[in-house]
Formats: sequence, structure tokens, C-alpha cells
Amino acid sequence: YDQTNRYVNFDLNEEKLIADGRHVLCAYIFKPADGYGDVEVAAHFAAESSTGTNVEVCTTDDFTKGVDALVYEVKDVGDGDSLMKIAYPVELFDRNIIDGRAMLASFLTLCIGNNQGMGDVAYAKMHDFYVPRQYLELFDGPSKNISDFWRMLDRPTENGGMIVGTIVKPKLGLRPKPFAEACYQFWLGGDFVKNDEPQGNQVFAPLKETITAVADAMKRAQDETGEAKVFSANITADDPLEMIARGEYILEAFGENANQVAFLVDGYVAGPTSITTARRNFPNQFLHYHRAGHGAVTSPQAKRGYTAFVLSKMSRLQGASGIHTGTMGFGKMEGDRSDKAMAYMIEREEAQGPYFKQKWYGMKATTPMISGGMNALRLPGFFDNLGHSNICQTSGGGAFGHVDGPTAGALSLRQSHEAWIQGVNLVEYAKEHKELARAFESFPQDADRFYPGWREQLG
Ligand code: RUB
Ligand code: MG
Repeated sequence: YDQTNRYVNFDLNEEKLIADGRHVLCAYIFKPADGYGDVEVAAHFAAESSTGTNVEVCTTDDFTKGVDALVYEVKDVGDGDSLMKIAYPVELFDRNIIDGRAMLASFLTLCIGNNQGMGDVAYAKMHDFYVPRQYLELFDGPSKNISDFWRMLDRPTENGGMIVGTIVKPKLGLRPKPFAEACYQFWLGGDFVKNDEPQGNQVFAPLKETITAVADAMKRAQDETGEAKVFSANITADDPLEMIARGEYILEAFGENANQVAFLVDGYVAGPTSITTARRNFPNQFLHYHRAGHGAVTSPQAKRGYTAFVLSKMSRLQGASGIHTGTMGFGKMEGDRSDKAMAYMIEREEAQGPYFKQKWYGMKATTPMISGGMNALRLPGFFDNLGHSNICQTSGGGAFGHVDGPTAGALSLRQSHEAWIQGVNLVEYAKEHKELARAFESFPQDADRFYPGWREQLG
């Protein structure tokens, strides 16, 4: 039946909704199934996402109608697609019984839940959302971020620049000793080593044995270099108790260096519960939100789900210290230049999304983690596009694929960052920095593409 009378109100004004601060606003790109009209489908979508269903129910009263989600805009955006914007009263969202705080699960259940499987919707994807102050402040937000790394590394706590990082490769198949040795070698030149996301407690590399070896490698690398080192340990699991057991074991094993351990959680596959488990049980650790699998819903090819921008924004609410924001077209994963908007949304006090401007009211920033097919040669273009280098960068192949090994790989990444900070052309800088020069030989296809003529110039 037609629910447009109840769930659509085109008289609502977005500016006023934002000024009143009582609604979460969501923007979706959608297409009705054949034979349905866009406004009619938008109304059903808002009903199913709030107080209604596909028929009228006798239990609805006047109070119920006061918390309806309301469609306040529907418009054709070309290619058969339409935009719809829906205002969700804040009261709709579930709150914890333990502390009255908000939970991301409820936001997802309502705003991107049943509405993803409706028969009269060909597809609908969330492209942006706006959170009013009173609801935003009910989320945990980050407790740590890149500033904490900068402090550990003896850098300024503002504008401290790129964290030189890697991902241990091969992603599976290393036993504890060679694994720890790979960390050690990278740390001799770099700052930060992370578990690749599938690495955990495999039979050939038991977590306890591997972690003990890595903690020892960290100590040795610190003694050798006189610098602090950081490790991001994967604690992802189905069971929150398993995550906590891993986290506690790891902190104990690192002992005096426990402060320099981040916890990596694969927040897309393991869900919001996993992120909050880490955020609330280990508030003193940097929470590293890895997002393997997100492409299934966030890819521009996917017509349903939500975008990577939406994922990033949700992660700041939940309290991720850092989240992968892709390489913006400079690495191996899908993405393009304009993805910098998602970095700005998580790191700034106020930022413009595709549809909504968001203020964060002092909520700490989430750090962009830049990873996936990067190496020393690709960094300058990446920084030019982003406009700064205050990010945590991890190159797996870009470090372990360096012809002179991971220490040289790490140094080449550090030198590339220095060159960019000083505004010096990378080939020029490579003349005086041999690890960087050898990165050109390590990744000749990239070298030819980004720095044609490099062979002659480097001699
Ligand atoms: C990259 C890697 C990460 C990807 C994930 O390894 O293991 O899991 O960065 O992608 P390498 P994203 O540096 O060898 O390519 O960062 O886009 O989520
Ligand atoms: Mg990985």
C-alpha cells in the first residue's frame, strides 16, 4: 500500500533539520524495481527502516508516528538512478543498558539493514550520513591516534609526518622465527610493522610463540637503533573473549614496550562488536581498523551497501585510532584521487562529505592508514594529491620487494617522505640516497611510468 502520506515530507528543510539536531540524515543512491515509482519506494524504504512494514498495523499509535523516519528529498540523478535523503529521529537508535551510550550496530540495522533486501528496491547504497551532536557524543570515538605514535617516536605531536611502516609478507606461511626476523630487519630502517590481516594463531606459527619472538625482535631493534618501534598485532576473532585473551597475552609479552603495541582488528569481517571490544577493553592501545572484504559492499561496482567514505566515517564514531582509507589510485587497490575526502572526514574537526558537512565537536581524529601496493616511488604523487603526509603508511611489497631487502626498503620509504617534505624531486634526492636509488631498480615499471628518464639521470 502507498505509504507516501506518512513517510514522505518534502516540506522538511535540511538546514533546519541540522540546526534542530534531532535527526540522523542519510543519503542513498537507489533505483526502484521495475513497475514501482521512486517516491513510493522511498516511503516504503523509510518505513521498513524505522517504524513501519509493508502493511498498516493496528498497534501503531500517535507516539509511534512521532518517531517515523521521513523522506525529505527524492530526485533523479541520471542513468536511471535517484537520490533519496531520509531523516531518522535520534530516538530510534538503540542504546546500551550498561551506560546509555550509542551502538553502531543499531545504526546499521536501521539505516542499512532490512532495506537492503526489499523486493521493490532494485538497489540502494548509502553514500553519506550526518550525525547531530547529541547522538555523536554518545559514541566512544578514538582514544589514541597518530599523535601517540609521534610522541613515542620523539617527533612533534602535530604535523609529525609519515609513519614508516610495513606489513609482514608473505601474508601466510612464515614460522615464528623467520616472521620475527622479517620484523627486525624492517625495524632497522622503519618505525611500524603490522601483522597482515590473516596472520593469527595458525598451527605452523602459534600466536604465543610468534609474539614472544616479535617482542624480542622489537627490543633488539630498539637497542640497535636507539629508536622506539611499533607493532600492530592482529587480535581479530569471532569471540570477544578470544580477542581479549589475545590482547592480554600480547601486552604481557611486550612488557615494558606494551605501549608501542597497536591492535589490528578486521572490522568489516568481524563487525562492529569486534571494534568496540578492542576500543573498550584496550583503550590505551592504538586501535588499527583493517577493512578486508569491504570491497564487497563499498566498491563503486557494488550498487548496494555503503561506500568506503561511509565506512571510514563510521569507524571514527566507533573509536578507530586509524583506518585504511585506500591509496587513492596510487596503489594496487581500487580507489581514486577524490578518496582524499574520506581522509579529511576522519582527521578534521569539520569536513565536507558528498552530501553533508559534519562537525565533530572535539572528537579525536582517526588516522588514515595508507596501504596496498605502495612503495617509495609512489609516495610523492600520493602526498601531492592528499596535500599532507600525516599518515601511517604500510608498504608490504614495497619493503620486502626492495632488491636490497627490508631494511633498505624501509629506508627508501623514509627517504621518499623526506624528499617530499623538502620539496625535492625524487630522482634528484635518489642521487644522494642509495636505498632510494635502489628502489628505482626494484620497481622499474613504476620508475619508468612516474619518472621517465630516471636511468640516465641516476647514471
Ligand atoms: C597490502 C595489504 C593490505 C591492503 C588492504 O599489502 O596487505 O591488506 O592494504 O587494502 P602490499 P586497503 O603493501 O604488499 O600491497 O588498505 O585498501 O584496505
Ligand atoms: Mg593485508
